Amino acid sequence: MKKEFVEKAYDLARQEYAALGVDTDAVLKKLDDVVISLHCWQTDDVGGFERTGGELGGGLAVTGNYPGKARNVTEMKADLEKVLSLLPGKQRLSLHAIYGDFGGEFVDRDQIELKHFQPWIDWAKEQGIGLDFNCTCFSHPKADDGFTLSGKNEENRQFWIEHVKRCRRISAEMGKQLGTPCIHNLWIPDGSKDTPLDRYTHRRLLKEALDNIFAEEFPAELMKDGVESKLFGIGSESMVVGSHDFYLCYAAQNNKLITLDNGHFHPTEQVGDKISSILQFVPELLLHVTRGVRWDSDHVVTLNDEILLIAQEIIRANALKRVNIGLDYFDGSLNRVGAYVVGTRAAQQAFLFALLEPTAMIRRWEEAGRTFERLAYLELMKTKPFGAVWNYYCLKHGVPVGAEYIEAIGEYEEKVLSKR
Ligand code: RNT
Ligand code: ZN
Repeated sequence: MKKEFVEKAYDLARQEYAALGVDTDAVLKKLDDVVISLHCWQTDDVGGFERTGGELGGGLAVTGNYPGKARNVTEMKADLEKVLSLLPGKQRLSLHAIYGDFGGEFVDRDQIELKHFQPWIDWAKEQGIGLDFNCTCFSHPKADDGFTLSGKNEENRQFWIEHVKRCRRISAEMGKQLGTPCIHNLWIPDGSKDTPLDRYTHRRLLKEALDNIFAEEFPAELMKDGVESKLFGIGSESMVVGSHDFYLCYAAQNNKLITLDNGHFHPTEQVGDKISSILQFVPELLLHVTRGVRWDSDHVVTLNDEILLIAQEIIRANALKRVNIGLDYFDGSLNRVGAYVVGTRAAQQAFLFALLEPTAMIRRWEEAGRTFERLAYLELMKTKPFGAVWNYYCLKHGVPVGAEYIEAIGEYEEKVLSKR
């Protein structure tokens, strides 16, 4: 898109928003604070580099067999660098424990060490980005019975406890070396296909395992812990041990972050509506921004009402500093690099839309009981030239504007992805 055209359109848009008391230049500065953590697992359909040839477990499913999947650390870094080059603003990278640089050797989960992730830390330093981390409590024979930290098999449970402890130490080291706290997210698949008799023991075991794991404390400047609940998974349709009630209580009582994955709730439940409640009781949130279609299908994020409400609730609560934003989807049916750029841009756009709202003015109408005016202004904002502001943001950051990024991804596919 022509530079002059983008600037001209922005200039008009700036005036339109200014008439409503919105300073678009200030908004764009604020948008730089919306740092999105890219989930590494979209590059390879949650495969990992353990070289075990194992199947994706934990009730997760990736469909699609589009060519170009990253097969090793080198390819994954190349894909991520491409992605980063097409995104405005700042990003981070969220790694899973199965993505260590294991040098072709098999390293079991209770054996992973900092050295397996040092190359990632060095790479992140080069890229000028922060890292986040996730223990991987699935896709492993010791999780085949459907249980990890809450399982009744003592040996397996200790194995997973050891794994998570190591992951947290690695996280702290990542935070230390990169000078930005690493968010460690804990999600376990534990649950059962049919209705269990004894839910209580599993939940007691999970609580004890967490207490044991979190007994080792790290300063918040190095790492923070998030705990992620789920409603159901494939093979855990009747009960999930780590339910929302479970983790909400745990996080509130232990000052942990709650991870809200918007694919993990009943389809009519709005994660956006939970934010202002949970923030009264926990220090921070971690978002797993995703798109569920009929179930927790982890489709590529798009700019839909669900994501918009999440962004609006955070901005309206002035809580950006207390919310860590990560993505979590995996679609193997399309260009995977493209999937990142579409999804990340959509998430950024949701925050831009929310930041462009004349919130203080609309709140005054609300407080005066003028609900018609509130409704009308909210509707009006939907037709404001938000796209012109977005384009200018991309221009300012020196990344492709408009459809240009689609072409860039096409080129990368032709030159790199299709050759794999
Ligand atoms: C699973 C959770 C979890 C995973 C990633 C790969 O339902 O959403 O966050 O998607 O850890
Ligand atoms: Zn998730």
